[in-house]
Amino acid sequence: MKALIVIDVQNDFCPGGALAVNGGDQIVAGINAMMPKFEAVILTQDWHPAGHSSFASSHDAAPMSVIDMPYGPQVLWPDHCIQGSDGAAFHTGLNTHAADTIVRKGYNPAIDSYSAFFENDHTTPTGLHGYLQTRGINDLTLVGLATDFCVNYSAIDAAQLGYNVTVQLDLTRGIDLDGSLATAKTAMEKAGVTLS
Ligand code: VGL
Ligand code: ZN
Repeated sequence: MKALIVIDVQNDFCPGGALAVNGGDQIVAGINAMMPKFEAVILTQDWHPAGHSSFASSHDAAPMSVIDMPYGPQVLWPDHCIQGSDGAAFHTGLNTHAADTIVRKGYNPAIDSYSAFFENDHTTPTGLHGYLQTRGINDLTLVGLATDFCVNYSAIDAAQLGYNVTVQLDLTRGIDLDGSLATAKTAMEKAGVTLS
C-alpha cells in the first residue's frame, strides 16, 4: 500500500515566511495533483512551542549558527512554525482536506525534530511508524520542504525502518546551507532512497 507524505508545506517555509525556502510555494499545485494517485495522504507540520531550543533567539546566537546539543550538532533557526501562528499554518493552496492524518513534530521544547519518524535524538518516535505499520503501508513517496532537512531526515529514517522510499525532487525545495543540498542527496542515495 502506497502513501504520499507531504513534509512541512507551511507558510513559514514559503516566500514571505520566517524561514523561507526559495520557491517553496511553487510545489503546492504539483503536490495536490499527486494526492489522488495514493491510497493514503499524510501531511507533516513543524510545530514548535515559543522559545524552542532550535531557535537562535533562545540562545542569543545568530540564526544559521550551529551549537552542540546533548543529541549532537543543531542548526539554530530563526523563530518559525510557532504552534497556532499563521506561519505554522499550511500554505493556503495545499489541499489539506485530502489528508488522512497530520503528524506534528518539534513540539518537545528541548529537542528539534526534522524527521517525521524520530526527534533529532534519533530515538523518540513521533508515532508515524506505528500509524503506517498498522495501516499496512510500506511504500512511501516524500515531497515538500525542505529537501535538505526535514525531507532528507524523514526519507533516511523511513529507508532505515524498511520502507520502500522515493523522494520526488521536483516537488521539493531546499534551504542549501553550506552545501547541505548536495550532502543530503548523497546521504539519501546511500540510504537506499530513490531520488526521482
Ligand atoms: C525544517 C528547519 C527547521 C524543515 C524545519 O521543515 O525542513 N527545517 N525546521
Ligand atoms: Zn523547525
